[in-house]
Amino acid sequence: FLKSPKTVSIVGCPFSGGQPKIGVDEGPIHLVEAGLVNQLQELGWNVKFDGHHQFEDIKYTLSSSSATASSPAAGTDNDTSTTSNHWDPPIGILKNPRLVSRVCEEVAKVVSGHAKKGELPVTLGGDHSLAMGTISGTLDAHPSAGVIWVDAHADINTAATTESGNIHGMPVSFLMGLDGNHQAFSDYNKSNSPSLETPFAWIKPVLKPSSIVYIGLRDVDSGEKKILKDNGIKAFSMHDVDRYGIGKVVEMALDYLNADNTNPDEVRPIHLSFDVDALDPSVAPSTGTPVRGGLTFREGHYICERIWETGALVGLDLMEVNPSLEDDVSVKQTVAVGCSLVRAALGETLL
Ligand code: 4U7
Ligand code: MN
Ligand code: MN
Ligand code: MN
Repeated sequence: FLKSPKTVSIVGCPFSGGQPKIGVDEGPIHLVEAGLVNQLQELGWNVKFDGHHQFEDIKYTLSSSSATASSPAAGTDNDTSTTSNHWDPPIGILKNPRLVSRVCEEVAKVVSGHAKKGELPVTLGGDHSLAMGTISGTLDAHPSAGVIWVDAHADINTAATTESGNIHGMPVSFLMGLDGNHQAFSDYNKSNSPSLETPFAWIKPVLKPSSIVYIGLRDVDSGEKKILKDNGIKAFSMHDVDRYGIGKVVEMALDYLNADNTNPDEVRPIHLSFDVDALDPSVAPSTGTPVRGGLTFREGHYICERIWETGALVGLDLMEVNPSLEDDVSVKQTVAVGCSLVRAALGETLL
C-alpha cells in the first residue's frame, strides 16, 4: 500500500479540545523533541515533518463568527481546558463541539492527502477526538481499511450516552454515524434559534461496526457496553489478554478483520489507533485518564510489531500523551514509550 522509498509523514496535532486537562496538546511536541524524526530515519524511513499543525485559522474563524453563537458561556479565547469558549458553547453537554469538529475535518484532509500519495501518516496527539480526523482520512484513501483500536476505553459514547461531554470519549460513535448523536443535534436545534449547522455533518459514517476491533479495554461505560453489544462490535478486553495471551489476541484480531475483507486477494489495510492509556499506568503514567490493570510494555510493543509484520499498516495514531501530568521522570518515561511504540509499528525489531 505504501510507495517506495517508504515515506512516513508525521502529523503533529497539539490539540486538547476533546478533553478538559491542559497539557495533552504538548504531547506531539515532546515526542518530536525526544528525537522521533531521527529515530525513524535510522529505521530507513524517509521522514516528512514540517512542523506541528496549529489550527489557529480554525480558532480565528470560529471566534470571529461568534456573533452567531446562540448561547453565551464563560471562558477566554485561548482556554479550552476547563471552561468552554464563548464562541463554542456546549451542544447538550458536548464540550468544544465546533472546534473539535473543524480541527478533525482539517486532520482528515491532511491524513488523506498523505495516504493518497502512498505515504504512511503517523498522527501524534493530542487527545483521541483527533481519531475522527485520522480514520476519516485513512478510509478516504483506503476505503477497505480496518481499524485496530488499542485503548483502556472504547471511545464510543454518543451524545446520548456520554456523561462527561468530553469528545475524546466519543470518536468511534461519530465515525460509525450512531443514532445517539443525530438526536442530540436535532434536540439542540429545536430549542435554539438560530439553530446551528450540525458541526459534525462533514463526517461520513464510513466505519462499519465490523471494521473495528479493540484491544486492551478495561474501563467501558455502561452505555458503551450496550452499544458494543447491540452493534456486535469485536473487543478484546484485558480479561481476554490475560486469558489468551497477547500473541493469540492479536492473531484473533487480525483474523477477524481479514475475514471481513472486501478484497480477499490482498491483506486488508490496517489503521492502528493507539491510546497510550492502553498501557498500564506504571508503564505510561503521563496520560489524562489512566486506568490500572493495563498492557505491559512488551504487550503494547508486541501489538505494534505484529501489525507491522503484516505489511498492511496504512495509518497510525499515537494519542493522549500528556507531558504536564505526573513528575519529570514519569513524563520522560511516557514520551520514550510513545516513541518506542511508533518505532515498533514502523519496523523496529528486537534482533
Ligand atoms: B480516551 C469516559 F466516562 N468513557 O466518555 C468518557 F470514563 O481517549 C472516558 O480513551 C473517555 O482517553 C476516555 O469521558 C477517552 C469516562
Ligand atoms: Mn483511553
Ligand atoms: Mn482513547
Ligand atoms: Mn485517556
